[in-house]
Amino acid sequence: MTQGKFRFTLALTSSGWQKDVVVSVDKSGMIESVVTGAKDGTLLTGIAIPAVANVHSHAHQRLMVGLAERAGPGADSFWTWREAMYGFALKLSPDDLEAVAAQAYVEMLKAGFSCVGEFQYLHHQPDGSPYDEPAEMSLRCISAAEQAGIAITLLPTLYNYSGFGGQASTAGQRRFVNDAEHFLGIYQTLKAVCGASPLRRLGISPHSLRAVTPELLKTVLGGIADDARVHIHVAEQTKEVDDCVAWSGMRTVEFLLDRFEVSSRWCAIHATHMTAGETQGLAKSGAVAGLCPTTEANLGDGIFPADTFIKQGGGIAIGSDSQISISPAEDLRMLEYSQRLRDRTRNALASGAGASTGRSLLEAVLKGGAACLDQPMGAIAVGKRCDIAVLDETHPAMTGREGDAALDTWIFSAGNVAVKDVIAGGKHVVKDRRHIDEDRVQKKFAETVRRLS
Ligand code: NGQ
Ligand code: ZN
Repeated sequence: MTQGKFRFTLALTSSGWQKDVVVSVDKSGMIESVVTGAKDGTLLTGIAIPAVANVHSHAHQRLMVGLAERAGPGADSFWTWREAMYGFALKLSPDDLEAVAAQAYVEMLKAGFSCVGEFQYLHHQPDGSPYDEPAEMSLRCISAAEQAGIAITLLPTLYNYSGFGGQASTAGQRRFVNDAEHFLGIYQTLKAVCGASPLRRLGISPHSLRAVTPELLKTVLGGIADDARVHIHVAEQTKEVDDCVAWSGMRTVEFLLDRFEVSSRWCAIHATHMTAGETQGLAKSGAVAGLCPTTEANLGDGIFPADTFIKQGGGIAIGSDSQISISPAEDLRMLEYSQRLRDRTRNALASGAGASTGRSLLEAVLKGGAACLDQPMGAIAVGKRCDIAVLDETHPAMTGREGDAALDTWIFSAGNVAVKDVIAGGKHVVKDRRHIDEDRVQKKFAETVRRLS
């Protein structure tokens, strides 16, 4: 039964750019029909595009953005940032996490994301003991997503060690740690909750090859659904690759491909430091590379070999990760710019002669994002969920731009200010740049930040 109809003056549908497009939505938020040249439904003027999947989020890190940009006593690095992040991670109560995550999720929607992959590793109380409900903190992320109206693929994190070969976890990691049995208990609790809404999916996130042993991960993989998505941080820092070589004789991506049946259910987060052989191997595996270009720049990680990976058929997606920037436009821009700066070239990731770079990037992450979050999104088409962002062609930053030129202008110049309306799961949650519940969410967030930072 049709629940609602939206009409767009211009839309990027699965058959390309179309004028006067009416999208009908059923009661579970799925697209029932897409009719062009029609004039009924709620009119949203502007340029409608499929909303984007944010495949890698640590919601709690929204609390600390801007607070790790001051020089320390010695040389700063990813690893000194991580110490600061652990400090903030110890402060959050369940209520605090829910407030911070709700704010992050509202910001994601306002930027044009309609779904978040939450890589959630704050499992336990600040002293390291489990909550009465062991899945408490993950359930709070679900509540935050519900408040914001964003779809969520929850990826509870398996974390047990501090370094390769099963090194004991450190005091700063005490909220993260679970053995297989306790982790699978959390997974089962979340399975029931995620099954109850068409906006939710459940996967897992072994944190990294530093934080799990192959044996532990294999045990857990044996206890979850065969098609549940598996996201893992890999090869983000050269130190991680060096430590893996010292331990196993193999580099991290090489080790992953050698020891596990890496396939399209896997998402390799970052995968920054790869040899040509690893790049080819990962591309051929069918795994999606979950790239977080603004966080990778902020943390000084390095540059992902996007040009060769994509040429070899590799799928990509983007994530806001540390929340230093919540903006699909900025992350896509940074991804392209990293290649240009490295190779002193232009339009590095355009799909061919004459192709728009913005359109090529957007299409790549729409496909990869839907796949690695296991969500029916990424296209304005019958059978997909109604997840749509509308760009404002009347904003001065977008004046005179239509079609692919509008995508290029949004991504390379205008950024978030161009995003006017967002529909997630058929619900019109961002109207004329305001989220329908942003005042309440922001008030709670502000109170939390003032208390904790
Ligand atoms: C995280 N973040 O889990 O939040 C990591 C840092 C680690 C990024 N890798 C911690 N961007 O990798 O050990
Ligand atoms: Zn991460």
